[in-house]
Amino acid sequence: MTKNEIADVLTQIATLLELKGENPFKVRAYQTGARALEAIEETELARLVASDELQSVKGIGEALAQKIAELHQTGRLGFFDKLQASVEPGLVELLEIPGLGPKKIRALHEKLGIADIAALTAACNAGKVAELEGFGAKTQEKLLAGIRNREAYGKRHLWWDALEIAEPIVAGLRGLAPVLRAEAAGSLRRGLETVGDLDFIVAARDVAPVVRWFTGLRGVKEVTAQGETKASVRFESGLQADLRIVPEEQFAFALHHFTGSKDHNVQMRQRALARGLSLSEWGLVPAAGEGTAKAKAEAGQSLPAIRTEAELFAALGLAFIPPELREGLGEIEAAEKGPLPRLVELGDVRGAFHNHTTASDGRNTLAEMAAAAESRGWAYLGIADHSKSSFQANGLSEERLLKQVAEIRALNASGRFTTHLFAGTECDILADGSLDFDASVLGQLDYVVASVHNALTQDEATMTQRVIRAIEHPHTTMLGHATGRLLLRREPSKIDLAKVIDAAIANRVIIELNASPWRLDLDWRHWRKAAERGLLCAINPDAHETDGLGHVRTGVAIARKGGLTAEQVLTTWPLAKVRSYLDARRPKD
Ligand code: DGT
Ligand code: CA
Ligand code: CA
Ligand code: ZN
Repeated sequence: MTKNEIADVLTQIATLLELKGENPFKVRAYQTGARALEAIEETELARLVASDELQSVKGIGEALAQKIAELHQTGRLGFFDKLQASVEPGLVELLEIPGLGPKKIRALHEKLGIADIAALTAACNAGKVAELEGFGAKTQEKLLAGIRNREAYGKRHLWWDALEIAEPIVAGLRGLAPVLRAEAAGSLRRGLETVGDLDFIVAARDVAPVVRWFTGLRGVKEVTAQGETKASVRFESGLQADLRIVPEEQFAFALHHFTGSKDHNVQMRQRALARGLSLSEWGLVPAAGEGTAKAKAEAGQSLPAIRTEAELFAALGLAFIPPELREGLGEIEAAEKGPLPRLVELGDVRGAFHNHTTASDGRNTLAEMAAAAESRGWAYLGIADHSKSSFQANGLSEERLLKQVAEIRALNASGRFTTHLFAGTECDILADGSLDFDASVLGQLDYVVASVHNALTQDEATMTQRVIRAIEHPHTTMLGHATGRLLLRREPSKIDLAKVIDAAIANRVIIELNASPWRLDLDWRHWRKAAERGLLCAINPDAHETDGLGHVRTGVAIARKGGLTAEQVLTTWPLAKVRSYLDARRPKD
């Protein structure tokens, strides 16, 4: 196991022990151990394990050292397995309800015998939770709202989570002998921030083995439908997937149809009809005369054989429309006029600016983050750890920040990494809109990401003024996660984004596209208009560990959905251009 995987296990052990009401010092020891582990570099960890020196690390005692070594070497820990088995699964599930931590759950369990969400709902409805010491009517309300949200949100999945399931399936389908072509369609292909279910389209010479392979996939909990040319399954995570198998000559039509969106399809069909054609998932055929579109398509009446989506669009007098734009929001009108602008691609990305290290709440050291950026071939990486007011995230004091700046400068000078490091901060926007650091400190950085982390529930006018004030600060380079939303978990703050975008443009401040799969903030629906008016975007993964840098892929999908070109995204620019941009942005004193 890697150090972060081991740290995850230690954190889970702490939570389980807390649920069981164990000694708080014991609980704390596991939490401290997890943090201590993250601060060690991977190679150093291997050395310490091999030489049996883990105990020399501050925060890791004898009992922990043994467990860490076992996990590092075998990937398993009997103690953890037993502990997991000894806690009722319903109690662990209760942790997913906002406002419930291990302590509260234990109180509910001990005093009201609540051991799962259903029992909690019943107790709240009966008013019993409000009567408990430390809870009250407000908490009871909040818990009920959390349970309702969970049900509503439970039906959709983060794009990133859906992608992780879909990608190996597409690869697997393509590897089957009878399969000629296979793609994931639907909202996943359109890069929508959340996905209802997966849709796979396959062209195959033989159907039965494909259906068999699909319904037999590991992780399939239930086969919900099975026909001659299609199947639907539900995975353990609750995500469902549809598979449709078509003859090769129908593939482009089926792929287009099941990519959607519904609105886009309706407009395409209308456009076809206006030209005397009938478009469906089976083909494009003359609209007039006898027979269904399906029968005509099968009789080979399709217009000049169409093998690709590009040919399908061309047959209707349209330039190719990338899947991300197919939302029925004017893309057909645009494609009528000629080729659409080339949208930003993953390969265009050369760096990112909002990334954390173990100095604040990240899980990899500065050097590990730099190495990870280098192995991605990035030209630059910006380090923006939390500022002092974010104490819950171990925010940096002025002193610690300036020490980090010196470390970054030294690393750059050493030539150890080909990736250039920029020194920044994710500086809290305080409740009144002022920044968490003085200008004298901010002036020593290469850039400043300003973000809201507390007082998220201010009213709209206050929040809008607060963020605009931060945008007007001469040292602010970019605004971080503009609305603070957490997809499927937390609603955006109330804020007038039109005014915020105006202020950003007027003050030449960048707004980030936070590429964390939970955020994707600013939302894609705002980008095109804003970028046309001069707003510059930065795709920032908000990485808290080396793997988190990979989230730029989500950001690129959303940027494409927002119609952004590479030019409109700072983090695709070459290093020299970024440097002179940042130099020019810094206030001259
Ligand atoms: P989702 O799964 O809720 O995230 O969204 P989609 O877009 O993946 O929707 P889904 O899985 O129900 O269907 C996939 C595509 O199939 C959808 O985007 C468009 C097409 N489609 C499905 N049902 C209809 C329909 O009744 N009319 C039209 N025009 N297209 C449909
Ligand atoms: Ca779908
Ligand atoms: Ca579907
Ligand atoms: Zn943040």
